[in-house]
Amino acid sequence: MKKTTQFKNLLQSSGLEFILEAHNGMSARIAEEAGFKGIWGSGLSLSAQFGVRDNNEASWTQVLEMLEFMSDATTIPILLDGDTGYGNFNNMQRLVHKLEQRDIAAVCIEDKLFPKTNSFIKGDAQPLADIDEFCGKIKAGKDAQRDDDFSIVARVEAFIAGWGLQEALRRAAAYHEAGADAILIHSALSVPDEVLAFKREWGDRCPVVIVPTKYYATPTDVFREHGFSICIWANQMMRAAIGAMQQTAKSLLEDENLLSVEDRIVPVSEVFRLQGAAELQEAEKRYLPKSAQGVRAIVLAASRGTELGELTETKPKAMVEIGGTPLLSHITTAYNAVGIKKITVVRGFGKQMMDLPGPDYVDNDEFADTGELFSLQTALAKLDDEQDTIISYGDVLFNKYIPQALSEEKDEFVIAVDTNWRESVNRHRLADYVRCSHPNSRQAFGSRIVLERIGADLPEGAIHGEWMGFLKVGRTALPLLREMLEEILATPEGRRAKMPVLLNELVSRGRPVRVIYTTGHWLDIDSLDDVVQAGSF
Ligand code: SPV
Ligand code: MG
Repeated sequence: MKKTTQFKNLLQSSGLEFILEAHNGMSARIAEEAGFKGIWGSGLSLSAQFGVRDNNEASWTQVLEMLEFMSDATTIPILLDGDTGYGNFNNMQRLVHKLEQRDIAAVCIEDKLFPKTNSFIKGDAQPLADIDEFCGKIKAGKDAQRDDDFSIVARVEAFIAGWGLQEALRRAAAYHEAGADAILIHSALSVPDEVLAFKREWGDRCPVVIVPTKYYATPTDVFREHGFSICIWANQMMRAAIGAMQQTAKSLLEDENLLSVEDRIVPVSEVFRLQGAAELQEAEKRYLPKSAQGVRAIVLAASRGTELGELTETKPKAMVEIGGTPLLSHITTAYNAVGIKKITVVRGFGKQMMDLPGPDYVDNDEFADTGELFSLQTALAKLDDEQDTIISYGDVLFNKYIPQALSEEKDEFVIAVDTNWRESVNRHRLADYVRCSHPNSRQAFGSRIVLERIGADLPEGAIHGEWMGFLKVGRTALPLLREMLEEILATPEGRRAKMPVLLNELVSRGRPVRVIYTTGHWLDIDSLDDVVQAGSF
């Protein structure tokens, strides 16, 4: 329902309704969340939160700016305390336009002179507006509104200024006649006598609104019984915030530590919740380019890597330094460079030495008797949310191009294959050679290439490339991956199996494993020679 209509309904409701002061987007949201059906955009509180006096020191456009935040943060109507309308009838018309543009439901104007002073500061010394001039302002406002349900509340300050009941009634009648949708009758007494006397005389000519700040001890049922329309709790949110801030500031200054205040203040997670951070995260999933956002990595680094001889006597391979920096650090840097921050490293051999800050660690303490798939399962067991995942090795150096390219592919399973495989063959290296649906060629450009088989034993004539050790698994395929690992790991050979076993199993189950061909951009550290060569990678 339109906010203007909601507010009109509050004014016309048969029971007493309540609206709560708010002075910025956050307090407005809190008011709505608490269950209030409307908000009072208090002039006192809005100026107070700016740190200025309630004397029109904040310009009306500054007030408008804040109202926009309040309106955007809420779905309930806001009644702006529009002071005297910030000028004459002409300013009032522009104000109404601007309020409607910002989805503010209603404005209340008071019959004082610009610049006004708060009613509780020497109220009886305050001059009132000329009745005819004020009626013209109401009429101009009503003529300016484009939404029929926009409301103008006329606030009678006759009691505040010490003029008594008859003047209050005379003014209210004139304002009602001029088109005001409701009367706000204000009083600075600590008892409700003035407003009750007014209401008895006024009857039900139009809805009457009250602000019981000073007669706060009056039981609310008294207002209900007298048939008031809306009761405004006009400044309590701002006053509560001031008290809490003063206490916190004092404690922090005296104690010089956060412990004394932490339990008394809301956690930052509550701030994020009120700001709607979760909604943005959802939107990011929908609207941001897929690339690497929302992708995580699992780095398999549990094995010792005996092929590096004394370098890995005590140190795990992933901690061997390449160009003065541990391999693992190069790996996390490359992932970070494409926005992949969530990295889970499976450690095993020499795990106490693998403690670089940044990644999360899970331990495969059975690393000596188990293989890569066991490590992978260990990592997945710790990751319960389903997110696109790149699985790679702790002994492979790579350019950020690789995770970037994998992230962009939408297939459930994607691997990166190096077409420069002859180099490995010439070096008699045992490598994970692959045969694909098409070799890398100009003809293949644009076709969807999938894996047919992976193995170190592929005959040379059948090889299309070398697997670089990267497998991307799409979020939706993770349940299948978990299920397959469960099955494979149920056998003794399965517990020692390496990643290619999984890839071949996917092929034999008819699950396409998408291949992206690339040349270079990576280096597998398998020998001391590789370590030396990697220094210039
Ligand atoms: C306000 O909240 O700014 C008001 C109400 O105008 S009062 O301060 O009671 O005058
Ligand atoms: Mg005010």
